[in-house]
Amino acid sequence: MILHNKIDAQLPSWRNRVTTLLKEHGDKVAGEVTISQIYGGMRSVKALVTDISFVDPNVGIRFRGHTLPEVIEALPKPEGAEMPYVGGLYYLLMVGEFPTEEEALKVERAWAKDSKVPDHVFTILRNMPEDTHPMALFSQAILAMQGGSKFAKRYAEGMSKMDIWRPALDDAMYLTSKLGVIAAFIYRLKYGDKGEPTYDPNLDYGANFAQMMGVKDPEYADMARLYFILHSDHESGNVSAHTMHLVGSSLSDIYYAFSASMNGLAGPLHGLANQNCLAFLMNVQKEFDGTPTEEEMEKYCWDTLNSGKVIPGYGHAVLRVPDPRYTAQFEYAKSHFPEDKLFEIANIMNKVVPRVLQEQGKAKNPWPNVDSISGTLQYHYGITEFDFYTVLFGVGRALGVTANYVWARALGQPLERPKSLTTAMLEEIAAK
Ligand code: HAX
Repeated sequence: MILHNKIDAQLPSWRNRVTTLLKEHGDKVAGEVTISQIYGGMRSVKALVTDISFVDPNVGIRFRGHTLPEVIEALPKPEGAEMPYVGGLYYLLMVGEFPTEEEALKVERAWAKDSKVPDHVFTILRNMPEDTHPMALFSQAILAMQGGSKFAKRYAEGMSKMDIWRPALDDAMYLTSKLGVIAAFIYRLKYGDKGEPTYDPNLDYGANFAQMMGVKDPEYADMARLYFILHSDHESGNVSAHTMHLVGSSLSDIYYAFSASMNGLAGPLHGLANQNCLAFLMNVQKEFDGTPTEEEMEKYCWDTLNSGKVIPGYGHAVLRVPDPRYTAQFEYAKSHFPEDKLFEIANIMNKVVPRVLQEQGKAKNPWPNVDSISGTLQYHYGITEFDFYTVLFGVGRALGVTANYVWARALGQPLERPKSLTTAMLEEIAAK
């Protein structure tokens, strides 16, 4: 497959680069860690490496060195579409180069070929209690496919460590090819006709997702492409990416690792923020029977903060500017449905919240993040069941974390095992 060939060709020079760096400079200090960082969720500790994406606090995400607007501009697009092939983005993340249209289509075709979801996965999901959260269903569906892992089989057979990335990449392709189908099935099972979606090999990943979800508006295919691309990767330290890396470092296969990653994404301080954000907007709409004035919104935000709650969709552990993933969605909404009522409220929030958070003086970043508006866009196209939104995030996030998983195996990254200290030891360090 094209991704195998491309990675194969790059590997000797990558391995040489890493070996040389380690051999000649392995003991150079790359960063320090303070007691506040140890107690503070390891914020900003430089302890991970990835070449797939980088979050510049003052610019935002760069995929393989390129900003989000550059990526959207440069990737090939289906005829008549505004947004690129998702397969093209996967190629960029895996290979580090922009694909030609034919190369992007090779990934798209490979996905179409492998898109059939094993029957037992649907059976398991159907048998789950009705009140199971869509993210729990998503995580279970992923884990239910573990038996098909080529990586686990080849590892058990004793495959060389140098080659283990190949079946890891097979698993990555096999898994990602099915995630759109599984997500659409969960949506239909919980909120729709309970039918099994069918992947159309003549359509790309985005258009397929739109048709499997049953969204009639043809614009939704572009919306899906944009959504999956911009949620794909955000370097290695966020909870979903780091969980994937940690679990994968024990040589658990991609199904175990990605299922764990999704359990982390399901937390309200991470991926679940998008559903909380839409709930917040809808509460505002209900409270003010429509769009509030800026003054009303300001009071509402202060009431939220004073009751000890966070304002969802604002703030970020790394970013110190408005999230470019927010900006891309904002621009999309502004050009496609500026009159949308929720978009109007989201706009007022965007004018008011940064001011309020700055005045409160706690949040290091008062600007909107990716989750601030993503639900508004889905809602506009009729995906109104916001419990489901984190599953959409998960389908996108798979692209980045599986690319990282494959490269971690290709470069032989070892078991992750940081050292812990006791509070008494930290007190002793502090006393010195
Ligand atoms: N509303 C209210 N308070 C906020 C805030 C917000 N949106 N953002 C930060 N703060 C508060 C923090 O709770 C913290 O308060 P305490 O000192 O009382 O604990 C203080 O400001 C300092 O926090 P920080 O250093 O600026 O931010 P963190 O790195 O600790 O946390 C979060 C980053 C994203 C978790 C945080 O900004 C937050 O809770 N935001 C709202 C939830 C949200 O939008 N999450 C999605 C983030 C994007 C993402 O990962 N998506 O998957």
